[in-house]
Amino acid sequence: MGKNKNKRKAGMSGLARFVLDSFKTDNATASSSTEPIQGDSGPTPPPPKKQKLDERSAPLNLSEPVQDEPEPKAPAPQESSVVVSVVERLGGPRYDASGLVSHFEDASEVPEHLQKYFSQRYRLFSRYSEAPGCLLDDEGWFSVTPEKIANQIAERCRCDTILDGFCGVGGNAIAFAQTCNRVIALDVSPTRLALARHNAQIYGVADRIEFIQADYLTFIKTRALQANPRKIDVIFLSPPWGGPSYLSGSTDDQTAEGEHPPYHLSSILPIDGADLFQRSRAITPNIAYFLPRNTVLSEIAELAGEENVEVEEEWTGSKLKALTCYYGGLADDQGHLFESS
Ligand code: MGP
Repeated sequence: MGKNKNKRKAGMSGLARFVLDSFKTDNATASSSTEPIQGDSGPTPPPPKKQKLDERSAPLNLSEPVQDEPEPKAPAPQESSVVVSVVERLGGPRYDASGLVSHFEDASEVPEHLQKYFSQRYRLFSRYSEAPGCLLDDEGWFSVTPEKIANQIAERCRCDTILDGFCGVGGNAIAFAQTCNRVIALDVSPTRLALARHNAQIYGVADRIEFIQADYLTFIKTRALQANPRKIDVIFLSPPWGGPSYLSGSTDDQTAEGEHPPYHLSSILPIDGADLFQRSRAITPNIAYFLPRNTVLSEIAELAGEENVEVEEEWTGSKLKALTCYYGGLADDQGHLFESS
């Protein structure tokens, strides 16, 4: 896998431009005016580290939670020269979406419904306060993947080209830009896409991500019509779960006191999560699926059919946040699927 030296079209494109540009295998390439942060890597994923779930009824061997840790504090301010050098290498003015949404620095500025997320801001983005400051809209606040978890997922998804189908404000795309050669980041919301690009610039990786305003389902449908679509090695699916109330369950399932009701894939948006998965598998077997911690495990296993799926618990400190489910060549003992895809 060679490094790509071509210059991509910067900025967001409309769907039409994206369809024209992004499926070209020869010249639709990411710019690489900065060196990859972790160097070039082959398409083989690193050895899986977590437990596999290879039978539908098998009990889940849960991975070890990360060490308990205190809430991160504001990091020391970064040298402004870092930012300046990124600007210079991009060869143009910095992309800055400040003003699209508020950047909060003090809890007194934060609306009540966002307070709990604001208190975790440095877990979400360790560079949250680095000028001009990371930006999140409401949906970004409650759905962005905490940075350490995003980095862990990105390590597992190391490949040439990854598609982040629901990039939101960019937490995962920023992490993927550090382990993958090319990141295609989609979001249906132009605002969130602008925020993702803004945040990626703070991390110095915006030029390694292709930001595309598109509905994921339209994207994959359109791609299926292409004669020679660009190869996508891995798809990361982190779709909307139905808002912060996802823990209250999606059906009338009975639960023991104190337990969250089970979450069913049918509650995923914009379509049933099983359908979303199967449509994605038409592009690549290698899927990382970010799901609620209360998702019904048999439904996760069923998606894999005869294959294995690995389910990784994502902890921050002593708190289980979510599950990442690795399918195809991303799962233990299935590297051959990755290479043949
Ligand atoms: P949470 O349970 O809403 O937060 O989300 P928290 O802080 O664990 O709440 P508490 O009251 O239980 O303490 C946990 C994690 O799930 C978040 O950090 C996000 O990464 C992820 N997440 C939450 N939502 C509502 C979504 C969503 O709709 N889509 C996706 N992809 N991720 C989400």
